Formats: sequence, C-alpha cells, structure tokens
Amino acid sequence: ATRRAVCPGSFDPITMGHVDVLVRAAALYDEVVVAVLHNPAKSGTFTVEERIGFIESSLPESVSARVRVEAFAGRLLVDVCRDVGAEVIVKGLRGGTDFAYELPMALMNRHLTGVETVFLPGAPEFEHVSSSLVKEVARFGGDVAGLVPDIVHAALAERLATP
Ligand code: COD
Repeated sequence: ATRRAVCPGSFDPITMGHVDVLVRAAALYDEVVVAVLHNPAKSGTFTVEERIGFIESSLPESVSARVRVEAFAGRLLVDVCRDVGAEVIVKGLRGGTDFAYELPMALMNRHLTGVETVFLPGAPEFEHVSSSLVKEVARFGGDVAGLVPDIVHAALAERLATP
C-alpha cells in the first residue's frame, strides 16, 4: 500500500526550515501532500496561489515527483488527512516551545480519527527560522538570504521592504 503523509502549515511564506522538513518527509514516505491550510476570512501576506507557487518551485527535482501541494480552507487537519488517504502527519520541531504547542494538537488529532503525528527534529541551522520572523526582518530591511528559497527572498523584498 502507498504510505502517504500530510505536511500541514500556513507556509506564508515557505522557509528553508519548511523545505528541510518536506524533503526529509519525502524520504520517509511514498507520497507527501503539502497541505496549505488557510482561513478564508483572513488574508495572509501572500495569496494561497502565491504560497503554492513558492512551495512548488522550492522543492528539489529529486522529490517533486512524490510531493503534491494542495490548499484547504476552513477544514480540520484530520479531515484533510482522511480525504487524501494519509495515516500520518509529519511536522518539524524547533525545540521545546514548538513541542509544547504541537503536543496537544497531536493528541487531539489522534483522539479525533486515530491519525498519528511524527515529529522530525528541525535542522539546527534553521532553528530560529519562522515565516513570521523572516517577514518581520524583511519588512525592516534585514537580510534573510539563505533562510528562505531565492524566489521567496525576491518576493519578500518586493512585497514588504519599506523604501
Ligand atoms: N524547522 C523545523 N520545522 C519548522 C520550521 C523550522 N525552522 N518552521 C516551521 N516548521 C514546521 C512546524 O512544525 C510547523 O508545524 C510547520 O512547519 C508549519 O509551519 P507554519 O508556520 O507554516 O504553519 P502553522 O504553525 O501556522 O500551521 C498550523 C496548522 C495549519 C498546521 C494548524 O493550525 C492546523 O492544523 N490547522 C487546521 C485546523 C485544525 O485541525 N485544528 C485543530 C488542531 S488539533
């Protein structure tokens, strides 16, 4: 049977921390569905279409055949997993704070449908990297090169930098 994992997130925008987790998840499972979960009532920094485009163009060729990117609005993650036929959620952990936030969600998701969550230790070089922090740094003219894919680096400069 095909073993399929869901990697969920807002991806507003994708960072190198996300890319690392997605590539490693693709090495563990036959198929990875990157689920871009968004709240239709709240507009993010980038549109869902932009976020999907950034994710697709940031994945190395070696994994892109086994990874697909899909958007879901206003849905429970467990329902997304059921719809795409995934029995596992894969998430990266940046440390104790992430774990404290993620543990109740993992337990709630397991309570709801039995879906398991697998945590991958985040790469230490991206421990400080989050979508919100890179946006804040870019907004005030700081350099986030190397922390986000090149296409995102360019988009952040265009969208956020204060002249
Ligand atoms: N290193 C390692 N991992 C990282 C890094 C990094 N530098 N940066 C991000 N990650 C991982 C994190 O584990 C995170 O879980 C994931 O990437 C996605 O990150 P974001 O910031 O894009 O996404 P979030 O945290 O906004 O996403 C939250 C969800 C959308 C997954 C969550 O809110 C959810 O499941 N929503 C659906 C509604 C639902 O089911 N709610 C009930 C949950 S019990």
